[in-house]
Amino acid sequence: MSADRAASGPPEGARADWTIDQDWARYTPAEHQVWVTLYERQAALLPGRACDEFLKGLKALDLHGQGIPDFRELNARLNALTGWTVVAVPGLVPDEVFFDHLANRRFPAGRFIRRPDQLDYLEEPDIFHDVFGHVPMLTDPTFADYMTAYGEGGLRALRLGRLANLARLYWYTVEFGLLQTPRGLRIYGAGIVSSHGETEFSLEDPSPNRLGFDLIRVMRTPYRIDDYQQVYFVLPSLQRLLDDTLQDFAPIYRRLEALADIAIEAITPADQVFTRGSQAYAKAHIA
Ligand code: HBI
Ligand code: FE
Repeated sequence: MSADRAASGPPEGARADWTIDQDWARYTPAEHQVWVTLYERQAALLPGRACDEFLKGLKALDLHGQGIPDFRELNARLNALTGWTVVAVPGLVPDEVFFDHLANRRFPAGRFIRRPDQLDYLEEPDIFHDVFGHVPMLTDPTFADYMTAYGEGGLRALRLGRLANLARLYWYTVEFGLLQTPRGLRIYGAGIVSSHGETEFSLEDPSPNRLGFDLIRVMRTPYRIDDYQQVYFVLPSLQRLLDDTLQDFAPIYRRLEALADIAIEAITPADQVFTRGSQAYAKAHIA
């Protein structure tokens, strides 16, 4: 998130913490229909691909395909489960604002929904990505605590000038993480579960590498924001993610100063390899 935007403060109509009212009554039938279309596509694809925690959360929140959820109803359910709430924001918010919300168990979600001609790609997170993608995992107590720890860690990383490293952890877990289960690899990352194309690509395509999760390894790996990932990291359990994140990152940041980044497509001798990808997709799509 750029500093100029952070310096300029919240846009008109937003509160000091960048939140706005959801104004649920203002969504048009066409906007609700976009939600329904996206919901139905993903609901058909996710059984057997999304992890149990995600599917259970989706059900517990009663996020069915009838239209854009009303945060008042969503929050009543979510808050009772893990103490989290969803707050509406106009779009991307400055890093410090974002982390402060997470540290206080508030998840900032875009209020707008993509247009019908943008079903597969958009630059800023909309309500489908944020609510369908992120909120089901916030019903899981372990993941809910991880997100809080991440927000606290984000505020510390900002002070230490280490946000670039910590942002990679978010990217490769919260957005694009895979989970190892007794029945095979499953997705939990919001960027995947909210994407029709990447749901299949992340699990089934021969192109990307799929490597065991290692905190420092992840923080040394750049990512791409413009296309499917070239590498996914596989967690052995959600508990591992929480445990790793509860440690003090200051010594880790000091170690990272002496360690170079790892090329996005590289596999190192220390990596636990689930899939050695062909990288065919990435090679065919180099701009
Ligand atoms: N704002 N609304 C919103 N959503 C995000 O995911 C987000 C953000 N601001 C900053 C930010 N993410 C990054 O700091 C994290 O992805 C690390
Ligand atoms: Fe996201």
